[in-house]
Amino acid sequence: MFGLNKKEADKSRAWKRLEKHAKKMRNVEMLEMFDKDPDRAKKYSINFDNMTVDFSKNRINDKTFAYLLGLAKEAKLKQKIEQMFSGEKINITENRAVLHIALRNKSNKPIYVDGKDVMPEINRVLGKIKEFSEAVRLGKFKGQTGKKLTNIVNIGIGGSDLGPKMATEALKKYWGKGINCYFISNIDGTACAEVLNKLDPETTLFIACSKTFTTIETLTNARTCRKWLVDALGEPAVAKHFVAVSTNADEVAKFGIDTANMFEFWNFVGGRYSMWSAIGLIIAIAVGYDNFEKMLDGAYAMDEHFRTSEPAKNIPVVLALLSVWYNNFFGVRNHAVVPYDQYLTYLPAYLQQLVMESNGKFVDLNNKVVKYQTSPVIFGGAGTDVQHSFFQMIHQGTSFVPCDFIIPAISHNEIGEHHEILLANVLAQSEALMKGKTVKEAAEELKAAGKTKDEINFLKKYKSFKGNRPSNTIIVKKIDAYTLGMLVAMYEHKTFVEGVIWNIDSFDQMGVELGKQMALKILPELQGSKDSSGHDSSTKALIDLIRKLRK
Ligand code: G6Q
Repeated sequence: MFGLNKKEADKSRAWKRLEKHAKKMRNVEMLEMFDKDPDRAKKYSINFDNMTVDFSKNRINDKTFAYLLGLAKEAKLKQKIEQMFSGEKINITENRAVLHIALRNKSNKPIYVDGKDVMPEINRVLGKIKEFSEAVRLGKFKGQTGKKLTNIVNIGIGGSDLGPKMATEALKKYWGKGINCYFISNIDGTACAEVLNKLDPETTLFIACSKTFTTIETLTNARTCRKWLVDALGEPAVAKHFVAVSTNADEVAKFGIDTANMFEFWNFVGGRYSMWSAIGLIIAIAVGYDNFEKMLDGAYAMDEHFRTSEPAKNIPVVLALLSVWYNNFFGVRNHAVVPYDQYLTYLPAYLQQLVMESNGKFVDLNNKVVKYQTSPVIFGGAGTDVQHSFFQMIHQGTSFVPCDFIIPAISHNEIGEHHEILLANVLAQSEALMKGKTVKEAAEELKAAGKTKDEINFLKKYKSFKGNRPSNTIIVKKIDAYTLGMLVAMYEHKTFVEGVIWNIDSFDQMGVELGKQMALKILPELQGSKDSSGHDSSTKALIDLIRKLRK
């Protein structure tokens, strides 16, 4: 645990202290702590740049906070941050540096991997992104028949899809006039068909995004799109309508895309951390390179904040420690992220991958099976929609669900009272979660509403809320490119800190391999070219049933 050897880890003082302390905190009411300390909100808030994070509605007191900071210290967090920023190979299972921070390193100070400064290459590709995105936007890079390319299709999956999709949607208000963006990720033919049906090949640009360029979904989708294009405009059109983003030039060439039309990135960038690289090409085309750069600026500002601020005033560190607090000392197994901004609709899906693929691990950095819980389940959705779905459980479920509420003070669409109603709702949610409603209060309300004694007795418990449920409120002025960069980098670093505390490699994803391997075995069996014996009886029966149904 914590980068110590096992013997030391078993004696972790900070962990034991927190375990003991958590028992005392179980019955402590946040409301009482607010009553006793008028400065609580101020004390447990961090302002940075245009962002305020209020974490005062958490089940913590000064001791908790100090003990959690002690845990970070014991985990040698400061050194681990430095190791990441200086290009050490902290992804130990793949023997790779972890340098998404280099992609937005606005200081341009050298960062070395294997003795080579990575910044010149990063800057060269950024220059290429700038040039190409501007050429497409200005209609200088034209399609085969001379028409402007206005339909931009990103073909990719996982890290080569979720980040660009989330950010492109988040910045929709900044899309260039006439530009439309589409995303094809799922191998389900419907994903391809539904996008292609809407498009005109003459005005369509495909960006095939794949770090490895071996991913079956992306290659199959790209092949289908390529055929659709070639059927309409002939083989020469490929050079005008297809570009690739990859670390693997050989596979790109093999696929039939000229490597002159390829944007490189590097093995030190993990898929789910890659939207700052050429994987974000669609973002740059949609919102313009200046905005893309502003997104990098915002992320860089958060990087610097993370690297240099003391832990108690460090947003990603504090958010991570609070997550660990509930996850490991309260046994809470989930965490909700609820942005109150329609444009951030895909943020929870993006964070699901970021957090759960990074930290859903059971073997630690010392090659030992962990004895504690790692990643919580992340879920969420845009408010107020989700208030009418899973919030029932958040308010009255048997266990509590820590929530992050993300609020832009100003909407991109200030129409009538819409945004004020939205804001009133989010503030009401966090207050309601904390305050709850006692059975007595519920009974009084029912009485005031004219209910009979029997009705009151029957309903009062159903209408009560336990309260004391924690949340963080993250307020920004407006969701622009800079703020989005800050927000996403904040979550990246939060995820990293959790991984440090749990002493796991947050940068591999071996857990996605097994299913892929088995799908390759099942495919010929479904197609009938191989026998389906050799499976358990359930899988075999399902294969046989599907074959029968498809006949
Ligand atoms: C992300 C993961 C994974 C990856 C996809 C697509 O961190 O590595 O989600 O992004 O499997 O991989 P390719 O980009 O290689 O196609």
